[in-house]
Amino acid sequence: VEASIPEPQREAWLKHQVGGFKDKDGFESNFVRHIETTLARSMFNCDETAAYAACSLAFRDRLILEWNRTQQRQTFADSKRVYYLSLEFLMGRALDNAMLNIGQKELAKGGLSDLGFRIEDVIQQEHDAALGNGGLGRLAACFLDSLASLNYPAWGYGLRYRYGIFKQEIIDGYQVEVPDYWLDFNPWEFPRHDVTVDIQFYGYVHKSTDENGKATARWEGGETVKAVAYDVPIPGYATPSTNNLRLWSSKAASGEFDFQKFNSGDYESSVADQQRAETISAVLYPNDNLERGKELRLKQQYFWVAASLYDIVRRFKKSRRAWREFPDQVAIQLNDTHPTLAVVELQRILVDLEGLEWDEAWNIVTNTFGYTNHTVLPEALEKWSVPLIQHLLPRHLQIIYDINLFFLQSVERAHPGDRDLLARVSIIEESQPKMVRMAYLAIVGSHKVNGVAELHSDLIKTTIFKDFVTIFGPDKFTNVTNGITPRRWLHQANPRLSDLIASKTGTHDFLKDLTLLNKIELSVDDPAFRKEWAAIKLANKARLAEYIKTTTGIVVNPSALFDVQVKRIHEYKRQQMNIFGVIHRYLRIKAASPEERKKFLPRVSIFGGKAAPGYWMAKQIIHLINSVGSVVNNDKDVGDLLKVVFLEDYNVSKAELIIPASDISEHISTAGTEASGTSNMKFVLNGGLIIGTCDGANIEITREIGENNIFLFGNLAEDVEDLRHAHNYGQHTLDPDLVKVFEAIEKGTFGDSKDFAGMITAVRDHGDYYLVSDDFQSYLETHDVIDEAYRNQEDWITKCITSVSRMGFFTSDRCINEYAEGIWNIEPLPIETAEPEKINS
Ligand code: AZC
Repeated sequence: VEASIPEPQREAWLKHQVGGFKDKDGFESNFVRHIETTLARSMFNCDETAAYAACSLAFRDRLILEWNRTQQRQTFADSKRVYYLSLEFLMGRALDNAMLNIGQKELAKGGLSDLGFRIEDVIQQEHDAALGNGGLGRLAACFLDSLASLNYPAWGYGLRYRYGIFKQEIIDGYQVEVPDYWLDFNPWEFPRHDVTVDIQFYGYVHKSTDENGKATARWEGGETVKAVAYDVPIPGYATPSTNNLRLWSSKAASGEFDFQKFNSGDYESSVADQQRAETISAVLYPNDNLERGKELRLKQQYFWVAASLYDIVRRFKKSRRAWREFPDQVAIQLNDTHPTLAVVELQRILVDLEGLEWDEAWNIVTNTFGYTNHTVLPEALEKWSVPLIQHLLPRHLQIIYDINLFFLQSVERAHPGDRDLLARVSIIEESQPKMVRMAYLAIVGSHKVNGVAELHSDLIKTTIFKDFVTIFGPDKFTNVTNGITPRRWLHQANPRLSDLIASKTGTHDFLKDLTLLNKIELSVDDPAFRKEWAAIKLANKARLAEYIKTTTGIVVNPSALFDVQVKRIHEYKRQQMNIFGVIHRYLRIKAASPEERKKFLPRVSIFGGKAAPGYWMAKQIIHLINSVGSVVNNDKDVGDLLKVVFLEDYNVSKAELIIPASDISEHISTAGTEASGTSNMKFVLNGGLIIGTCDGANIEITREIGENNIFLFGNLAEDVEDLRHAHNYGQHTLDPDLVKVFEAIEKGTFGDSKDFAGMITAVRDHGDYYLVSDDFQSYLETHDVIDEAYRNQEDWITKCITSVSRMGFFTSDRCINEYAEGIWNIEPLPIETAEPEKINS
């Protein structure tokens, strides 16, 4: 049925086209209408939660119009689109972002105030959308912001988890996980009950020959689950472009199967089927940089990939173009290997369902996909067992084997007789059971592979994917250094700093072209500017101090040096080295005379981050941090000289509070292990300095801001292998200062030492894989350098201003432009601003 309204009736539509609001009065009337009708409340019954709801609905009304217009324009233009497939989108809060991107936060502030609310309190009511673990998911969210802000026709595709990343509570110093049920009220999603896809699992493959004698394969039987689309509008900054993030939710298919059960009286079992189907999209796996090969996870991956591809192919088919034009219309980016089955699924659609020849189909597939790698850690590289895939996706396994066969044949032709090479690059690992190496499948199925910072992109070419560089040549491998959106990470998180910068650059245009930040370097000596700069930092620290007091009871002095490490807890990120360093400082303070103590610079060591629930060592690290805190914070000898704080439940909205309040933040991974890091960029952009290893994007940050403005330490990536090798051959003398730290722990200074034995033996007895001891001295010395530098506040502020002015490179806008040009081959598609008179309020 044609859903389009015939021409004669369209006039009535146009006349009644609704709008958002265009002024404060319009906002207020919209707000009150939502309170009274949508929410069935009144002015006698309107708390901050209701105000948040009404305010969001009012802004949503605004957003929807531009969203519809953007989608219509993209459909009409029929130009190439990019689809960003990510199993994680760590969006955080939407209201503040929507108000700022639309440019009407001031208006809303006034309107809310007229109606009796403070905008800050209203914003705080929103539950974070936490559909991700850490860096990978937040990168996807920054990319969506940039794609919309730069007017690229782009869609995100993900899963609508009912439970996001768990909430972390700290009870008696231990992490406790609490489920994050976040969907009670979510005004930012639109269920599309009319957009559904049936997804098949299990079953068997039926092979036959058609009337022309051509072999065909059909996947039959098994069970079906329904994917339902939920759409989330993604507003661009200072542009009407509003893109779509489509998240799939699983439901039982209303097939005959359930119905029969129902008729035969087996009601309970048909309800159970229903629930089983719904578990597919129920929960986000809470592991960061770790893959555990669970069947349900593979089900999630296929469910999401199959629904997304069906949607993409359906949209392409509407244009009635030839299949060979598919890669001219569609670019699909694989965010890590999680969506790699999309390669196989598209090949299946083209060959089995659309009847294309294998080679023609494969050509289309490889020209469509790009693959981004985010890690070299072996435990994070996905492998799925062949028997599991065989069981769940029998036809896909056959296609994977065929892809591998043709790939290995081509390798054999180019490198005859090199059997080792064939074994090394085979997509199938000949282990017991056999495993499918997803990264290899992603490389073979894509036309470009990129790493996320220069060092990382070099490392993948020389280590884990070396053979593939030999086979495909170096041009297939490229680098796109990560970036962050300055809208959320400067303007939203640190509005006063954003406005101060604007007062010097003339406008807020730097939020669209971050290289304009370089203008503030001219003001580095301007006393009024410097004074305001320092005042903003102090105010941000005071705000965090207040938060620390209300949430932990710990009183910290805002003029102390705030030293922050917030990120997922992982041995490779080395929070253990940080807390060992804190203990070392504590021991020095204790050993000092009252006179000597006066020479210490007061510090607050702030930690935050979640441990994967099954990651025992990471949990031990959290426990040690908290145990050290309870001793140090209550030690009269120490007073304000040292405080240790662990902030519970680190997430995006807390990052927006913490990052602007940092003086020094720690990015201290073992060299070569952190692919990029992105919080390093956020801290520097907010006028904090960083201590870091020569790892990931730290290296490029140093190049941009100058080595005088960063505190680097530790061994280099090129030396890591030799050091590990030496450890394993017994050449490992522990750093003497670290020995003192271990002694203090083992004496029971911070409680039962058995609780922390694992952390000590990992370094002392089990080869110190992350080189904590090797880097410890240089780490401590660098912290002493930081103390000295901080005493000279004038120099310190100069470093901060200079660094911010040189951060232009790290905007995710630059990143997205590089993907668009070098990988996706897409162009922006600007949307004209609506004529205001056409919008009724
Ligand atoms: C992370 C990397 O650890 C981090 O260094 C990088 O900044 C981020 O991706 C964005 O590229 N990786 C992950 O979160 N997870 C995996 C599986 O790599």
